[in-house]
Amino acid sequence: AAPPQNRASVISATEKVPEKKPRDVAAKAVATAPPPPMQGESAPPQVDAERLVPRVAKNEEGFWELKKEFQASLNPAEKIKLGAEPMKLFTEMRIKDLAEQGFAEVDKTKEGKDDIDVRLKWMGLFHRRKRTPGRFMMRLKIPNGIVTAKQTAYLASVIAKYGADGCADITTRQNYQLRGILLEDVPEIMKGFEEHGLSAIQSGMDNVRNGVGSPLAGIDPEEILDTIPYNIALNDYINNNKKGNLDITNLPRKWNVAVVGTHDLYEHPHINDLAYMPATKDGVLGFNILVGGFFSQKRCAEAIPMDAWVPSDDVVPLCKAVLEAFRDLGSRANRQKARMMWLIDEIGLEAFREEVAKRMPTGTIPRAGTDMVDPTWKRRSYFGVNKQKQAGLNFVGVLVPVGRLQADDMFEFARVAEEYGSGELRMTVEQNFIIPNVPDDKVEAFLADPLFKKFTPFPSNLSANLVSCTGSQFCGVALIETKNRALDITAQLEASLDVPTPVRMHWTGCPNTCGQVQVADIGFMGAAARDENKKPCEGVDIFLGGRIGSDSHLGECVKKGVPVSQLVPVVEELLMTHFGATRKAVAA
Ligand code: SRM
Ligand code: SF4
Repeated sequence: AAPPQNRASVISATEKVPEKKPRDVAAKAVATAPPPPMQGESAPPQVDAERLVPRVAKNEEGFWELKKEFQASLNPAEKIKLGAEPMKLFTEMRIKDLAEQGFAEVDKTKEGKDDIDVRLKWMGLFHRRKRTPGRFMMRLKIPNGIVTAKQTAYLASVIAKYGADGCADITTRQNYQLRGILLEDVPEIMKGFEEHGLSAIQSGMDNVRNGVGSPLAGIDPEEILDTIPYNIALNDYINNNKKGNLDITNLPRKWNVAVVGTHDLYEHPHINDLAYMPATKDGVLGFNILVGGFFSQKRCAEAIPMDAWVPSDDVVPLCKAVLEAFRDLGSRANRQKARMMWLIDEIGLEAFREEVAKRMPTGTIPRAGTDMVDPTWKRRSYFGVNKQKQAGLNFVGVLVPVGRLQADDMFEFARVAEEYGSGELRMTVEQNFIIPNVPDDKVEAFLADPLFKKFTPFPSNLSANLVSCTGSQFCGVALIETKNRALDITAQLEASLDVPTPVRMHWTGCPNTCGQVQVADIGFMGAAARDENKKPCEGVDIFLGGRIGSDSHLGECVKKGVPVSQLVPVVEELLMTHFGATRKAVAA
């Protein structure tokens, strides 16, 4: 295995990186910091009682609808939701009618277009109208990023049918997305999902996203706790055991959750709307709660401590209470101000805490306990062959360049997981695979398998940490192409420089920052730029100084509008100045 790395120290050792300063939240989320001073348990929150009146109510069919008095100024997505309940595509199987009518027919009317472009996202179906009209991306939910070889092979068979139009991605929330899907095939795919224990419902729009956990859960000799049971329990609640949870399908906005199980903080707690941090209270195992982390075009905020602790048995009730407080009270006017942190800001952290406590089964939540995360921990690399906590077994981290997979690749990963491991695969938020449970006596054969010529377990310092969002190949809001460009530019940098330390480079095609440039050592965000002839061209804003782990800190933009054609020398300079890179000797 590669030696342990301390990526935080890589950048903090340099001077030119932006000063560490909290962004637009008063309290900075340091996972292990003691909770900030709060008002006493009984202090009444200073919020107008009217503001705390729930804005939604359950209708006769069991769906949560905006009350009439709150329907005055709504963003367009809220209007579409009011127009027709998106979840009925699933609960009443309206999807079957759409599939029977066929894409062209459905697409003729405004209602049909709204189904295609918006409502189907409740079922994880994202129509790619701008880039591949008529074809859908299908986003699954893979709690904790753990899949079986059989599930992977099945998903491979789905995209294989679409030839060059089909492929898959591992996402930045350790999840699968499939591409090339045709509307007409969806009922059949859903049948296959059911047979394979898979689901795509409630994975898009105003729903909870894939629950992130430790990719080493249950196999890591150094772990604090195994996050898998928690993420499975959360997911079972969130989609009601794949039957759809009508209580939380009309949130004001998307919502992210993570459960932390390692000192390494592989789970990125600071950028989730809700994060569970392992903590004890009076000797009982449980979690301290962080809330409100999110990225968006207008604002990026790190999660803040809610000064709350739940025993491990209350993970689901707490999630339910937070989601219901958000559902009931969140603003639905300006979509750019609808994420949960805006609600926390508006009513104040203590009032938000009260609203969550009110919705707990006991009506209260204990104050924060003692954090179990070691703040001095050096984040470990998961690449290569690593000993598991189970004697005689190993997990192997393998690079999947920018998370892109073709059907054949997936069949092959399924094969090696069965042949050398236990038939399990794990995905990481850096868009890679970990194959667990490889016995000592199979490691050599595993490493010699031809698949690992294409997908190396021993990546270089730059490619090991390369992350990229979808970009303009499929994403309609992208300002630039990302995945291929990230690979191409990284290859050029590796050809010209020796880079002595891992550098985490992230690419994202637009300010939505799905590729999380703010957590990267160096981040590239798609932006408008002008070339040397002043002509508009694809460019990037460059971010520096993102830190992950206990010393988490969001990176900041240091250079704007750099044309991608001029990027290589600019990044070479950054790598040499901040990360100790040196130019390779030119062969005589
Ligand atoms: Fe994202 C929207 C892709 C992780 C912030 N995201 C989109 C859409 C659906 C836009 C669209 O309709 O085309 C993208 C689909 C493109 C496609 O065809 O794949 C998209 N987001 C992705 C993925 C696939 C990026 C990747 O290549 O890995 C990730 C899927 C995760 C998953 O499995 O569910 C993905 N998106 C993220 C993250 C990272 C994270 O969660 O850690 C963020 C920032 C964190 C956050 O949300 O707080 C993120 N995506 C957004 C936003 C901005 C949210 C906001 O509050 O404004 C949008 C736009 C929106 O929701 O309106 C967005
Ligand atoms: Fe699309 Fe922008 Fe997200 Fe990239 S960051 S996937 S371009 S929405």
